[in-house]
Amino acid sequence: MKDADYYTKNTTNLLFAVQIPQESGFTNFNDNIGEIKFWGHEFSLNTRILDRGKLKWSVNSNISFNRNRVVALADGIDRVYGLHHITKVGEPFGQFYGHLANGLYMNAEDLKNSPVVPGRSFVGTIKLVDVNGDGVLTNGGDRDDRTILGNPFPDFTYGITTNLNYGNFDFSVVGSGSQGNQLWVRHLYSTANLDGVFNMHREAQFRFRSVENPGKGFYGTTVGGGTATGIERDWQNSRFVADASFFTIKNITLGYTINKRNKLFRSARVYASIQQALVFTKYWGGSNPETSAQQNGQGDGGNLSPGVDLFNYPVPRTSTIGVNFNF
Ligand SMILES: [Ca+2]
Repeated sequence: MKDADYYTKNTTNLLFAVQIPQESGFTNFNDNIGEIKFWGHEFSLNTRILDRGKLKWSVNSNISFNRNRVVALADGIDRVYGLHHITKVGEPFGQFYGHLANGLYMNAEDLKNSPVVPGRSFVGTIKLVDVNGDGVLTNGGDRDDRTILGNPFPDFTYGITTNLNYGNFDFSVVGSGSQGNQLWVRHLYSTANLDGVFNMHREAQFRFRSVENPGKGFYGTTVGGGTATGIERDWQNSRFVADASFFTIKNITLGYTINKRNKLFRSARVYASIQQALVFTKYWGGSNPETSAQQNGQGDGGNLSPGVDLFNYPVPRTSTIGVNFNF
């Protein structure tokens, strides 16, 4: 059996916590931000592969493609900024926004031939892309070099369920996945803070130490103190963006049904199952690629800033053994 669905939905008059400049003394206000259009395709396929005597095997699968676009914002504005997100008319809401990182200044020649943040770029500090081509790196204002870096929305999500029955045994596996979604690895702000006041992400040991010992080229030098390290930490940049595609085996269950009617019960099913059995992912930013932090609805993890990993807990793996009785 095949199914295909298409939907389109316009959402208007949404009340959102809109981030506004901190200089105003407020962090956000609730406003009618306008209109977002959501649309998508969903397909499902249910297949009975085998049905021979005692043996039955079926596979059900589905895949969804969901998109959205901001149609309008509040009167007089065409974009709303978050700490590391932008919501802009004509684009999906809540895209990641910041500087494109381009490694580190590996030596004096590299520094000389690259765009710099005047007074703050040194050999071993983070190198960014001069998006507007004016020769200088600028964060915000009229000469802003920030750009869209990615977004937390998957290209598609999918699920698969398979059921196998043999006589009184039943076996099922349920999996689901998401492809092409990204997360903002927000906790690097503190876990890779080179000022040395927090517990550190272990990769930070491979930071740039000298021209001869540049580490892995990801974390920069601590020489220069906050003048140097502050760019890496505070200027939102693409190093915080990580692919969070995943496929999770959500459930595996093996059961056996006892169909012997007796004084105590009509039938009984004994089963064992594991939830969150396996997670396949290349996500490097934390232990839970399925996260999308909803902290306090402001700044990080708010409605317009999805896909933020604040070092969120993994979904626990749970094992269950049980018996169901039919009386
Ligand atoms: Ca520039």
